[in-house]
Amino acid sequence: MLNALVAALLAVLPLAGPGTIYATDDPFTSERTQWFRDARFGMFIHFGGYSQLEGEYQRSDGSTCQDAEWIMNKCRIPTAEYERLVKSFNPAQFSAKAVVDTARAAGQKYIVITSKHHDGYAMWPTKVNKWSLRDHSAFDRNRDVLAELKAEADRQGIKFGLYYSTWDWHDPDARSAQNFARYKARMRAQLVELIDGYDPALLWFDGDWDTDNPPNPWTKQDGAELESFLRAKDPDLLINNRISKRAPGVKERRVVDGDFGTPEQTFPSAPIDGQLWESCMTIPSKWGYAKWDKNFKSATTLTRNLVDIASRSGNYLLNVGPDKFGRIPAPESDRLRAMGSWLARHGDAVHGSSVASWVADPAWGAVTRKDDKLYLSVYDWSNSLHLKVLEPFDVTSARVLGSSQHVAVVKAGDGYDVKPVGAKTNDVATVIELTVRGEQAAPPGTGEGLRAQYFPTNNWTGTPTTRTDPSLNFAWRFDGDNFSVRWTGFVQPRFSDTYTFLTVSDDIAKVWVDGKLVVDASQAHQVRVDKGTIALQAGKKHAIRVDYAERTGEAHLKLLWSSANQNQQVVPEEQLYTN
Ligand code: FHN
Repeated sequence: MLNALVAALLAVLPLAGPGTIYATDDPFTSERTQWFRDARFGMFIHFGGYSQLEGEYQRSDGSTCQDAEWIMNKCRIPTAEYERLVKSFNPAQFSAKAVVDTARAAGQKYIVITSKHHDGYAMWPTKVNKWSLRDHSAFDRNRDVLAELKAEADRQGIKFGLYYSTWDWHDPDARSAQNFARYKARMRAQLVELIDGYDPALLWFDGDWDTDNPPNPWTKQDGAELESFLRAKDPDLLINNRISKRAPGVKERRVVDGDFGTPEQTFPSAPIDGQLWESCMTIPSKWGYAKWDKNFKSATTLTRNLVDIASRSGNYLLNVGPDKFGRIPAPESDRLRAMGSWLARHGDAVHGSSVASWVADPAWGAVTRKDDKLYLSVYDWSNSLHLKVLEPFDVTSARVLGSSQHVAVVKAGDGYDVKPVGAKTNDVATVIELTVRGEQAAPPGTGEGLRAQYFPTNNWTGTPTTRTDPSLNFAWRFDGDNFSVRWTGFVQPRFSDTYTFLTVSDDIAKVWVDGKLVVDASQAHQVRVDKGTIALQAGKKHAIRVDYAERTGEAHLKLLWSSANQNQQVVPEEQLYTN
């Protein structure tokens, strides 16, 4: 009876849309995420009460303990003592204009600043408690650094985002399973203040791991509920995946949480399957300011990281840690400006670019693609520049950005040899721009989606309810156990390519195309990505069937595709047909 009710409910539920805990849209293609996908480069700012300590704590026994934004926790500073130290925090020299000028000069398109880190200290005049820059510092009570930064970011056309730690060392209710609901209510109240007061384009959550020091009672369900609440409040928000909670001992984050993944201090060697991504990294080793932390990465390394990340369709969120006066340390702003001066000449290789799936990742640098251009960012100019071609294309012209030298491009072996005749233009990366012509896309389809049968059992038996689903992009999460779905119809590619079909599923998913089993995730599992390939013909309707079953726990099913010509996306409605 209950199962029948669930199935009936599923059949009449409005299709996924913002304001629910269901998948909102396809972040790979939606308008909501366009600015983020184009930006590629942002500024992270770790600035808080800890900045006052400058990375050092003198213990009463005379010894010194060092850390940065974790200093309260790592140096075991008692709360009252930490409060005493933070009381003299006076970042009077914080200048929103200086910060945004630096971001702009660096070529960064967005800023994400810590509104509250793990120490719980609010960097805006929260009404929820007194543990804030306004009420617990020596700072001018009439100033609000978040408001100043938001106004300046708006003025200079930079998107504004806020970091918020769900894990909190200061609020006693945050570590108490019994009183956690009270903390969650205060957290929501703070997030409402932040959204209403500062209209962020992006919320960057943190603190999603399981720990006892202090305990972190946050759950995946808390994350799903908060995500739903926030999307209802602002459907345009971008939210990172750390809004969720990782299970004890689990290192990897899931691609079903939030809009984008968040590798930290590293970046992947290829686009991430199933989710947008952004790598956050530091310039020295710590996030918050520490006066002894001087191991700064070079501008060359940072710039090449950015290009490598863009070549894998990711974003680079590069951190600065303002000092106790509110100033970005010169070694950090110097490096950012150096990156910006490279980007001023070579920005097309980064901004708005993404993976160049036509070619293999070269050893001499990185390749990005933007429309009909391939950008070859060459780190090692001395090498012979060979491009291994994975999907045939013609090169109609070639030039070195910022130079008039001739570039010959000749077919050789499994691809092209690219032969510039002059010297490199700089030591970071000399960029060769190829204008290219590949396969013409077939016109967009006119499809309406796939025919869906929702069964009241977890094994495709019983009487199904039917409907048409425009795309397979579902995150039912905790709503409903023991149901199954079968989608049937046709899929029409726009390119004659070998396509990768990819499912994000929990519990069971299988995909057949032209009768061939392409994805077989038939053993019950938690959230997982599975994929398989098949050659398809442009414009042709290929038969497709997708079986999905949910037993218990969370329920997710997404169907994505990609090919050399088609960047990863949820298979769109117009390319799916019921007949
Ligand atoms: O513990 C934090 C750390 O201080 C910093 O904020 C980084 C930024 O991604 N995140 C956490 C660790 O994953």
